[in-house]
Amino acid sequence: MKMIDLRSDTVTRPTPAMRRAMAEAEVGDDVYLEDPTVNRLQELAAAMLGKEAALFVPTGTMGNQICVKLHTRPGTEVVLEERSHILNYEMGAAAVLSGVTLRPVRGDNGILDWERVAAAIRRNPPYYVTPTSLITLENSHNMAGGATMPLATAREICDGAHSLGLPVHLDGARIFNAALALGTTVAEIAAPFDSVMFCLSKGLGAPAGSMIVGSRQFIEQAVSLRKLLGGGMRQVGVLAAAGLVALRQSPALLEHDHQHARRLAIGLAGIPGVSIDPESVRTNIVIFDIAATGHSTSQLSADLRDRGVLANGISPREMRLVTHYDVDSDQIDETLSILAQLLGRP
Ligand code: TLP
Repeated sequence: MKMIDLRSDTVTRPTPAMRRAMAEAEVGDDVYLEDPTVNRLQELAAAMLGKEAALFVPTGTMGNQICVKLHTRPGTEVVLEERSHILNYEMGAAAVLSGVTLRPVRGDNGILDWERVAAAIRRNPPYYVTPTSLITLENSHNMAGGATMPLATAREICDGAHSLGLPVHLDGARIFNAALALGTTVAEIAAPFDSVMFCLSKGLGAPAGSMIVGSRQFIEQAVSLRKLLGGGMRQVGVLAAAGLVALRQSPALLEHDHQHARRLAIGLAGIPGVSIDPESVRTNIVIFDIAATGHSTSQLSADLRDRGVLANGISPREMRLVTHYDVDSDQIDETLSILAQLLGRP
């Protein structure tokens, strides 16, 4: 049975063009900064994001954590949204590696605004109060169903933070999905931020790798920190080659993923007891609440697996489906009919 894998867009397999590019990649030792393919990837990423420099890192988590560490000092605090990846899914790395605490703020469906961020900032507090050193935002917001932050909102938060002397980092793991949904470019989204991390290994389909972008000085410091964390790789042009194909070819393919997600959301909204607002589904992530159907997400995941669909619960009542280029529209329809059958039964 060929499984329909909707657990994440991380499950995408490299395209034939990526595999060819990997096989033929020109390589060198990247710890000496001599891998020509890595260098090309970094130049292209910096140009596309409109920043001075970029760095290839093994994972999004390492990229985020390098940025958190470079922007902060131990004993300070990072303000972020309460469902953000840096807070919930990076295993406390910011505390372990940077010695910072994380102050969660609730967004409106995951989307923060300057008023909420400003209320959480402590600038020059009394000596016994933890001062804020960094703001991080997430766009698109994974656990808020791929919600996107409007450009003006992000700009206002960044301007407000900068006026207080605070840097802002963007976890843009899915920044290309956000750009498509917002009808803008990744450079426009990245513009007000001091640093951005984005992933090649999610909807863009590369087998591994993420990028961080920022000023030349910031990226030079990031090179040392990547090595310290064990992320200095050698002939890693074989992976960067797939990343180059991902950057050049994959953004144009994301439209299908967004249409598929919308189709899933509309279908799900028609199943009695399922709670989801299809209008809120703008990118490739669909989160829906099944509590009123009387099913648990763990049982539903197991039942779906038996029928050939892989999907995870993110809480006892919420399921997450993520669309990507390895799932076609017939498989989306098949998933919907299986979900309707399973959830239709008590
Ligand atoms: N997200 C994964 C899981 O870790 C939840 C997924 O399947 O969606 N930022 C955001 C917003 C992410 O969604 C992820 C991965 C990361 C950072 C971390 O990237 P990796 O997995 O490369 O460390």
